[in-house]
Amino acid sequence: MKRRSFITKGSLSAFSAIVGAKIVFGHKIPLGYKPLGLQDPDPFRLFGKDKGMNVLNNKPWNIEAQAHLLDDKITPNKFMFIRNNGLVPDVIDVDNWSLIFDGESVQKSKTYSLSDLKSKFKQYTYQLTLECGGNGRSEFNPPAKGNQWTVGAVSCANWTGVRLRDVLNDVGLKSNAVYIGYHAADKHLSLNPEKEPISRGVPIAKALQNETLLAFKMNDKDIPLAHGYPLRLIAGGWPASASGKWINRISIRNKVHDGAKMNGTSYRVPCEPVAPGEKVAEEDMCIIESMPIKSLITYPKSGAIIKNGATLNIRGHAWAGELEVSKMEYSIDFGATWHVCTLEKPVNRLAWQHFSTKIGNFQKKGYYEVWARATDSKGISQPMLLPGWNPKGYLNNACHRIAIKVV
Ligand SMILES: Nc1nc2c(c(=O)[nH]1)N[C@H]1C(S)=C(S)[C@@H](COP(=O)(O)O)O[C@H]1N2
Ligand SMILES: [Mo]
Repeated sequence: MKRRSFITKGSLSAFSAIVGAKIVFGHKIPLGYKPLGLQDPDPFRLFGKDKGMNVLNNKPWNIEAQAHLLDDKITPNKFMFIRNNGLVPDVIDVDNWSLIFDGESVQKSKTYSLSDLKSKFKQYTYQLTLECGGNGRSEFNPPAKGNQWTVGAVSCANWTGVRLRDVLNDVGLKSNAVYIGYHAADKHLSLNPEKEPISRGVPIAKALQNETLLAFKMNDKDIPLAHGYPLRLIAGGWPASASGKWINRISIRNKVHDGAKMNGTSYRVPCEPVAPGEKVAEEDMCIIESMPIKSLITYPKSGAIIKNGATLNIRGHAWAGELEVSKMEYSIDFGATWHVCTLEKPVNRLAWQHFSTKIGNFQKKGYYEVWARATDSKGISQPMLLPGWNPKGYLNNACHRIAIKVV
């Protein structure tokens, strides 16, 4: 007689975390059965998100923050955007989760369990900025297809895990290794098991950076299901699509990884600027690497009203991909004149930096806009308005703007 199989301890604790209570007869849940509490169509409850988050799509789930919700120095789960290309895996067996290393350029294929990773390698925690390549897409004209992100597809949480570099050293790479590509447990929308929703990666040099992690904790807790539980690749400062969630395999490639969404117009921009709407040949498209300089005013909320003569405190964050932010400025006259803000150093490389200032120079009652502009360590500043058009609407790093009324 075949033994009835039940849900594993690991998946049970994940389920409990989602429903927010101990599942009393949890050990009796048949394997593959999805408790009703997990079929909850309310994404805020399902993913533990704040009600102020905006749902852009429910199949797959794509949810963004509003600027003022991102005010924390370390982004908590409830304000972290979700960008899924496929369906969140519904059965996660942490006890038997494994990470396989394979590919043309691996010396010998090797597999690690989660406990192998946690016990064999030193653990590190870094605060890392993850911004979707399509953040700001909604402003492009002609419009670009895809989720119409405004400004909220960015986060900077604490990630804890082991260095991918340490694990790659243990695995052993061939000298012709040029790229790594991740594979994950989420499902393609078509439910075709042959198809992966996304399988991207980074060049070996990025994979070997200190801050590139195989992470199992976010903000000191198990990574929330929507953000890649139980194991996630984190490559901060690059389009967040490089940071694979729910990863179970890493291929070490002797060429640029060619997984799903590595080709065509996906996460690529014209190598040279093009006119809006122009057709671009595939060979003239380049893979996005380090993200461009950008900033966000997180306080006050756009639309704030202040009394004439009062001082306005503003604050927010700025980030510059692989680089550091070296200067932060604001303007209240639509970019005619700029004033320097206080800017903090990053807590570690690839973490966003905080800025703040007091604005006391509103001279009359009326409508104003506060514009924020960051400059990176190479001297490159954010464009005031929309930068170069590209077919998929990536890399809009225009200055963030908030409206203020002085009454
Ligand atoms: N397996 C897997 N990893 C993935 C994705 C996905 O759909 N599946 N989306 C990617 C994209 S495009 C982005 S922007 C980030 C979003 O991370 P978050 O949902 O944790 O904010 O995850 C990346 N990693
Ligand atoms: Mo993304």
